[in-house]
Amino acid sequence: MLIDELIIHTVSMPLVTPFTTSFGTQTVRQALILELHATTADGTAVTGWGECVAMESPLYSSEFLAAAKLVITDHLLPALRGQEVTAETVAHRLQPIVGHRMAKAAVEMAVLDAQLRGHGVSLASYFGAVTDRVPSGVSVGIQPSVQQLLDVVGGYLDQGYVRIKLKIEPGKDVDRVRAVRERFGDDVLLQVDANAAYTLVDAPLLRRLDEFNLLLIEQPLGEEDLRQHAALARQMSTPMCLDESIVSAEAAADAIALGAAAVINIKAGRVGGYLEARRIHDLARANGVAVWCGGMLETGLGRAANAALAALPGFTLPGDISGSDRFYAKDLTEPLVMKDGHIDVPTGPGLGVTPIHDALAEFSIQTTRLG
Ligand code: OSB
Ligand code: MG
Repeated sequence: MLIDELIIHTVSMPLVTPFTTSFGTQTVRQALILELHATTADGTAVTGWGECVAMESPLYSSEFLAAAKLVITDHLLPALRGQEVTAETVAHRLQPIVGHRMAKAAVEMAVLDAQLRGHGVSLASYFGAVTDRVPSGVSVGIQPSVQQLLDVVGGYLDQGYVRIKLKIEPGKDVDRVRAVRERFGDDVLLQVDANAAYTLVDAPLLRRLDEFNLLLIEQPLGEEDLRQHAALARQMSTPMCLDESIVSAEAAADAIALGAAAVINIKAGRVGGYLEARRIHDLARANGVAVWCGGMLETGLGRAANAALAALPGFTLPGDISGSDRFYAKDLTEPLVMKDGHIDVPTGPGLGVTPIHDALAEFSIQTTRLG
C-alpha cells in the first residue's frame, strides 16, 4: 500500500479510579491514536488504526507521548512515505531510526490493521490464534491501605477475574501479599509487579515473598539489570518474570540465556510492534519459557490487539487483559467485556474494532493531520 495520510489523535481518557504503581499515580490516560489512510496496489482505499502506549512522562520507560508524536511525524512517517509499504516490512524500513519502539509499534499496528482490513482477515487469524477467548487477569494498583487493597481485590474476584496482579513497592510488599493470601486463600492465582522499584541488595526481603506461592515476580530490578535479575532468580523460588527489560527479541534471548527470566511479559508497544511480540512468543516457546500478555491501559484498540496476540499457544498464563470497564467508564471503541473470567478474541477484519466517532471526538484533545 501507499500511505496517503496519517492523522494523529491525542486523546485524554479519564480512569474510573486512580492507578498507582511504584513510579507514580495516573488519573487519566493520554494516548496517541493513529488513523492511517492508504491506497492498496489495486487502487482500494483502506484505513488502519494504531495506538501508541507511551505514557505522558518517561517513568515506565524512556519513551513519552510528546516525544513519540514528534518521532512519528518527523522521522517514522517520512521514512515510509512514497514507497510501497507492508506490515511485514515496516520494522525493517524504520530500523535506521534508533529506539522509539512504542512509536514504531503504533505505526506498524496501523499499517497492519489497514492491510488486514483490506484482505478481510482478522488479526487473530493472521497471528495464528488457537483459541477464541483468553483468560482475563487484572493489575491492581498500590492502594492507600491494606483494607482498601482487600476491598479492591475482593471486588475483582467477585467480578470473575481469574488472576490478580498486585503492584508492589518497598514498604508495601510482603505485608500486602500476606494480607491478600490470608483473606482470599491459596487458590487465587496471584503475582506481583514491582516496576523496577528494588535493587539486588533487597534480595533477603524479596525472598520473603517465596512463602506465598506466587505465580511470578515481575521486574523487581532495573530495566538494564539482566545479570542482577539472574542473580536474584537464583536466590528465590518464585519464578522471575521480566517486563521493562524485554525490549526486543534479542533482549529476550539474552534474558533467557542468562537465566534472568523464567517467564516473560510481552507488550507489543515496548518491543516495537506486534510482529516482534510474536517473535518473542516463538522464541520463548522454543526455550520452554512461559509468556503472558501485558497491558498499558490500552483503549479498546490496543486491548483488542492484545486479545488477538494472547490467543497464540505460548500464552499459557492469564494476561493483563481486563475488560474495558476496569479502566474506562466509556471506551474509545465498543468495550471489550470480561465474561466468565475471559475476553472474547475479536473476529472482525484487522483489529475487529474501530473508534466510535463520538467517543473519539469527546476524548480528543489534539488532532494533527499529516496529509
Ligand atoms: O508494569 O505492567 C506494567 C500499566 C502501565 C505501565 C506498566 C504496567 C502497567 C500495568 C497495567 O500493570 C496493565 C493493564 O493495562 O491492565
Ligand atoms: Mg509490569
